[in-house]
Amino acid sequence: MTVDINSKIKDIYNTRVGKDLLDKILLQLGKGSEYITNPLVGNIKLRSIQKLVGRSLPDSFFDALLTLVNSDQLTDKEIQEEKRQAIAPVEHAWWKEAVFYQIYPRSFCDANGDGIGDLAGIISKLDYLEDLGVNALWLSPIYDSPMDDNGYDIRDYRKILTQYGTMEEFDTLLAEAHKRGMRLIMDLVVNHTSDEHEWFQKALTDPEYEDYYFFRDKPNNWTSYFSGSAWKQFGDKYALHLFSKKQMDLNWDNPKVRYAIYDMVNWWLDKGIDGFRLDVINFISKQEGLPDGDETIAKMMGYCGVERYFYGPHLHEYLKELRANTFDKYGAFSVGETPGVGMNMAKMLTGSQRKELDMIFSFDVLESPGHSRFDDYQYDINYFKKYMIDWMKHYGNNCWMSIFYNNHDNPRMVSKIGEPKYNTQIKKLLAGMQMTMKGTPFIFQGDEMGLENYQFNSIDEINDVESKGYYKELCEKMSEKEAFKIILAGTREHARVLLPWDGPFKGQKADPSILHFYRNMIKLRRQNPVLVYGDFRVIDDLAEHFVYERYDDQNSFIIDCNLGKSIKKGYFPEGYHQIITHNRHPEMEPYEIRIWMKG
Ligand code: TEU
Ligand code: CA
Repeated sequence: MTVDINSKIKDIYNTRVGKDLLDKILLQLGKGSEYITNPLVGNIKLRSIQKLVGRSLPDSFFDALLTLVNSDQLTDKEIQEEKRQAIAPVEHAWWKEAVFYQIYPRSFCDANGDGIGDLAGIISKLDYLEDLGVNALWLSPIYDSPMDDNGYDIRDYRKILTQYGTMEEFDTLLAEAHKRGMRLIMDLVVNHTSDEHEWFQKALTDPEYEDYYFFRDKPNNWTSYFSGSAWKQFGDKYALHLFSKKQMDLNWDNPKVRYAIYDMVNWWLDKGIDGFRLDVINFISKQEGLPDGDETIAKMMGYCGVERYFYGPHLHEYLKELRANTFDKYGAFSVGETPGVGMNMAKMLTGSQRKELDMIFSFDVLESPGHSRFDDYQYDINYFKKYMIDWMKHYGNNCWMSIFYNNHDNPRMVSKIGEPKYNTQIKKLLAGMQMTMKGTPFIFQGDEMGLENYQFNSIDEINDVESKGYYKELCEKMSEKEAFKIILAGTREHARVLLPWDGPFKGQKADPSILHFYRNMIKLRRQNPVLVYGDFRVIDDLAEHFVYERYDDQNSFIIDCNLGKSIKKGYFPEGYHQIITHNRHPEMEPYEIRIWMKG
């Protein structure tokens, strides 16, 4: 159903993209869905809102909303097919049974003592990873790069960064991982290349290559995720960069770009890798003409122009073409990194019948409603419960979730929850839920060691291009002390400190009890297919208490979680015995988790 300015709010909320967009706005504002679904608001026409709010919501806001909502029309046949697939039996796949471990090579393990992690370091830790029990590795970029954004600015897709090692070492790493029954996926960064990539260098002088990128005579009002305008001047032209000034957006509307990328992807797949994590892959299709972003949306989202590209007009078309020309030829796995995408958009990107991506990372789980990463606040773990219940119940059997708390772009979740007195329990609670929920767990390096945020003392200790840009921007309107406090709350650097392999490193040290707990939980998950493919049901989700079951016709696990500081009455299911956790006291301690197994 298409909507227009005369549609009611409830009509918009009844569309797939409309529901995702309005839910996103509610999340940013920290409001619940009843704010929209009540009959009073639901029956208001968009036009009336336009009249009501006048200039504070310009036409561009409504035009942006309606363009996006109407962009995703499924035919009745497609809707029927999706409904059928959503209740069909879950297809089995190695990437549904896997427990992934994300390696950020720059800070994982440094074998040659130059202070930078390297491939030899990773190879030296494969036995540790095998012993931990993970059986799939995601390598953040290891390609040749000027390292402006730590490798997410690729200069040569077919060369290994010198500081990380050689292609021979990569081939050894891949062979050694496969020898241990581990899959290995690489990071595919194709929304943009480094400005030092040969394509961009050629684009500056050779008209043949100019439309590999976005060159315009003058910039629009889009802003970069790393502060400032999203346009960099080259002579009398400007080139688009949604991220750093050295990360130039590729023009996916140019088939030469797309087929050059497919060629590179197949070159890596020919080496035997098992798939890719696709960096900001939902940004690759920009709206025709690169229209200005709406200022109201910019204020709400923190970046101007995002509505013009985060779910663009050719996104599905390009993903289908990419998959058909690459992954499907090798049976390779794909997980998309898709900032801003809600559940309905995710279903359009990952439904098995869609032939686009196998999985996505949806980031709406990482901040409590009304908060953004740089807010200094306590993450509400009950929001995590609510979010996960909603997705596990409604995502459908033809879609598959990723379950994660951390990655290289975020502070550590245990520190965001902010109850240091209970950190050990909280780390076990997080691990226990992650390994027993319905979806593929992605452990971020150091989670298993129980690492927390790092106490940086000054901006000089922070390497991250995003944090440095934001700090500079903040210092224009506040003191350096206040600016640094904000950076400390959300800097990606927390997740990028070299891991403390041989005892305390920079004040961070591994906690053997957490490692032991992760090892046991991973083993439990891998030995019990019901924790992968079993059904999910909530037994109790009242105030800060979360009891859920994973079950099939033979097996059942009941997981009892105290999501707060207050004592809860423990759940003692008939015919079950407690495993891994061993507290049979009638009352549960703060943030305690208990695992019960039937039989
Ligand atoms: O991150 C893109 C993304 O999700 C951003 O919103 C991200 O959270 C970043 O912190 C800006 O807010 C991917 C990579 O994971 C990130 O490391 C890169 O910096 C970025 O793309 C550009 O390649
Ligand atoms: Ca090194």
